[in-house]
Amino acid sequence: MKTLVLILGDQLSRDLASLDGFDRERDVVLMVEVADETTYVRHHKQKIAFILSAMRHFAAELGAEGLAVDYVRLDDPGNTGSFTGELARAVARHRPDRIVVTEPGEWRVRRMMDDWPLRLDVPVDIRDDDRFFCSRAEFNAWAGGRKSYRMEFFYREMRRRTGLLMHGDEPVGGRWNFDSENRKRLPASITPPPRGAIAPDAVTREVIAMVAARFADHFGDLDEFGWAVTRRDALAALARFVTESLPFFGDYQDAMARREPFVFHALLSPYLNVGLLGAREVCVAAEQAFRAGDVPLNAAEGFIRQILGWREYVRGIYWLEMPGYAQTNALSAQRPLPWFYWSGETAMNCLAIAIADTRRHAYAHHIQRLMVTGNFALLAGIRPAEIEEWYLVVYADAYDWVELPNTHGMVMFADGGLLASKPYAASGAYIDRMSDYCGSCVYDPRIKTGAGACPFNLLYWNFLIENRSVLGRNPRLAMPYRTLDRMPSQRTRTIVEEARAFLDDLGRDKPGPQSAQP
Ligand code: FAD
Ligand code: DLZ
Ligand code: SF4
Repeated sequence: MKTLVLILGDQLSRDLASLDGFDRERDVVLMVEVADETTYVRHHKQKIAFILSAMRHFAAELGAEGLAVDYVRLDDPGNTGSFTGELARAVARHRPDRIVVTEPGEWRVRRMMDDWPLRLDVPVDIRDDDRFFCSRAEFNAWAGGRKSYRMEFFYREMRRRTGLLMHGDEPVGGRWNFDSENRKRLPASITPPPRGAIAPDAVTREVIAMVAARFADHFGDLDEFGWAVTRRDALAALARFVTESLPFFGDYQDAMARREPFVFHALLSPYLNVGLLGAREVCVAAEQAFRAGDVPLNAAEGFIRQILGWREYVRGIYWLEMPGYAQTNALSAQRPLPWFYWSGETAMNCLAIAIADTRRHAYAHHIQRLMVTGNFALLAGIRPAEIEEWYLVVYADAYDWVELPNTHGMVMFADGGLLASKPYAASGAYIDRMSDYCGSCVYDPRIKTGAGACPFNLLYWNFLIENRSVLGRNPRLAMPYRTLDRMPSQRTRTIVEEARAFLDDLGRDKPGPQSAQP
């Protein structure tokens, strides 16, 4: 039986389920660069360059191994621009008895696949993506019957199941979670290691030139492209991270610094998400470094929790709750996304820095995403779909299955608390405590209202006031609501007036994001 194996751009793993049983004498791998995928949102230029270059390298590696690979480039004549169109052309070329594909990471593409057997008149075998610790069926069984889900319980279950950082039935060190030790500010005396950017080879340079010409009006710079595009280089990045950064990852996990966009973070998410690295090997590398005495427990646990816990948890929720998940708007947030999310032109220094980092690197670390750009979107009541699209566009690691739950659930609380028990809302004091951003800002985090007041302060209390009907009975917000209730009414009136004036001014002077993303 001749098989056509379709491998998508985020399935670049040699041990992919769809390659099981591949017959080198008969079968063909199909990989396609298609306009629909490069523009279903207007991805950051580096994201497109990263994926296309990684696809080309992966195809060349399979070819060198002796597999027949049919590779369609974006500018090949006759390219129809869609997965379905390219499959139809490939079916005509190869006349397979069946198509085999690993389930995609996005609901959008999964729906597309339902049409394929009829449209292409060939049976389609869609295989489970077994690159995750927890299958969709296992997650559904864990979630069954619960009204809301909590990452911490899921994570403990995953630790038990995998044995990672376990000592028999007990967590190593006697605690499941060392988060309380992972909240240090970065002192001036500590300099994180340099990024270790990979110099683009000839293939990547060709892709970068094509992206610069064809996607010139997409957001983002290409100048500092430094991503690995092969498994070999991704493995080297993992090894470097474990040696140089992981020992400090825990302590400074939440720290933000003006001149250090990466702090001690891994920069491994693009590789994990396209399959150049596997989740298990990354967690095992961290555990081994801990067991060898090279890395403290708070670092190893904090890091493994992000992958074994958060990454698996958000994927489980995505598939469990889609497609309805994306439609909810529990806080009825309706404000359009301000133009400065694209231009970076804002006097709020924390936002200007996070957006500038994003433009330069297609990267910002978790706390910048959650507590700066995310926190602002939450407090300002930005329409969930607009801020979700922004996150999907701007990061090299962004795919709907991981971006949507993080934004819709964790940042925007648009799911009403399904994913997280409370919104991650914070005033300027949090950003000041965890960063060096405020010192060079025109606003002052210590000023609560009036001239120079940090907008996050105004917006924070205004957010609690405006959303009292939904959030007022949340036990995890009892303290701030008590503080609010003790405020003199004149003060709360001033906060609301000043917050509204600030919000009314947002984006007045700039065109909306639809017109062009610079
Ligand atoms: P590190 O901080 O070094 O963490 C190590 C690894 O843990 C990451 O590589 C990643 O695979 C995993 N991880 C950490 N936090 C999360 C999380 N909350 N959810 C899932 N995996 C996690 N991550 C993506 O991979 N793609 C996205 O599209 C994405 N969108 C996000 C949107 C918002 C609003 C927020 C708040 C977070 C988002 N994240 C996303 C999660 C997280 O911010 C990134 O995974 C992380 O910043 C990647 O950088 P790193 O590899 O240096 O991570
Ligand atoms: C993100 C992306 C881009 C920009 N381009 C392609 C492409 O040309 N061909 C391809 O196979 N995949 C691409 N991808 C990744 C897909 O969007 C991804 O595989 C689906 O969204 C399923 O997760
Ligand atoms: Fe951001 Fe406020 Fe600090 Fe300025 S003062 S950097 S707006 S938190």
